[in-house]
Amino acid sequence: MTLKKLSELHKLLDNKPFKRLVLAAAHDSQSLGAVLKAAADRIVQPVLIGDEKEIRRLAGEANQNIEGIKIINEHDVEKTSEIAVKMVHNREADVLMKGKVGTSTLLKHILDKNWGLRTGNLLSHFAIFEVKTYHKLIAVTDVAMNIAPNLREKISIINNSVSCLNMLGIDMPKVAVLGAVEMVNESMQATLDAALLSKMNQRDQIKNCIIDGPLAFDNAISLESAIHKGIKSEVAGDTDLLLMPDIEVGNVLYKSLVFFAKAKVASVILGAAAPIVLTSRSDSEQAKYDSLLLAAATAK
Ligand code: COD
Repeated sequence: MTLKKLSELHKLLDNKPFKRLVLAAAHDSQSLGAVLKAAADRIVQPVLIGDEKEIRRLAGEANQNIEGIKIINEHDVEKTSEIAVKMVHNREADVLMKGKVGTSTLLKHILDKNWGLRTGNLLSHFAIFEVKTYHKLIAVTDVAMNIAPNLREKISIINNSVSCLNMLGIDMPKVAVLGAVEMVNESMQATLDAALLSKMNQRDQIKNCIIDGPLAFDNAISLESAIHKGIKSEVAGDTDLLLMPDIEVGNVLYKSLVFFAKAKVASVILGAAAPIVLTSRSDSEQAKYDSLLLAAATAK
């Protein structure tokens, strides 16, 4: 089954046993709302770590049932992250989710050498969007974890994303490596990396996808624009995955899609011992719920 809309994410979990999820700093209305909805839908069995009184107040305020759900009362936000990460490390949970805690605080624990969630792979952020003006779902990476990935890191980011897209039913995803222009310019590192990644893909050094680049954003998503510029490309206008040159470009695109284009989004950190839901404060409860489904679907 190829996923066409984010509202179909639940189909990936149908008839599968529920996943154990741990929410760090659970006293956050939107993360808590998303988790309790997923618990009511029998998709996850959560453990909530945070200020218990506040968690109960927020659940009551939203009329959500919290009966039978395990809560670990912990007021220190830093400690909630440590306990949550250790639970995943010890295989007591299948999915980690961020609540009211800073991204860097949680990432620090995730990357802890002794009890973090490292696997030897690069961890990377993967976001998948439903945009009204595009003919299929489109993924964007990395907009939130790797700041300025080098060539080697970009290969890992592509591999992480391709595995996730395969799981979403896209067998041979088309990957556009973005630059400001579609010609190689020796002064623009993104275009040099893009050309190398494309050649490595042609030589089967990066498998299970079709890579082309450099492509500017317009040729990546619009065939008309590519034809207009005389670009012949299997990827142009039909991209499944946009590889960002760095976190700034990625983050601005992510937020432009959400705020200007009103796109729907689900996102997850891949490459760790377990999937991690690391949505930002500005993400809606629906985006957190969809991200949770995506993470649960990728969990072993
Ligand atoms: N995957 C695996 N291991 C990693 C990764 C990764 N993506 N990043 C760092 N590591 C390992 C390194 O190999 C090293 O052993 C250790 O972690 C520390 O590495 P540093 O010193 O390069 O990294 P830090 O601790 O300075 O920073 C790592 C962060 C992930 C915190 C940093 O890259 C970061 O701040 N990213 C942006 C996070 C963010 O603010 N996102 C919000 C956007 S909404």
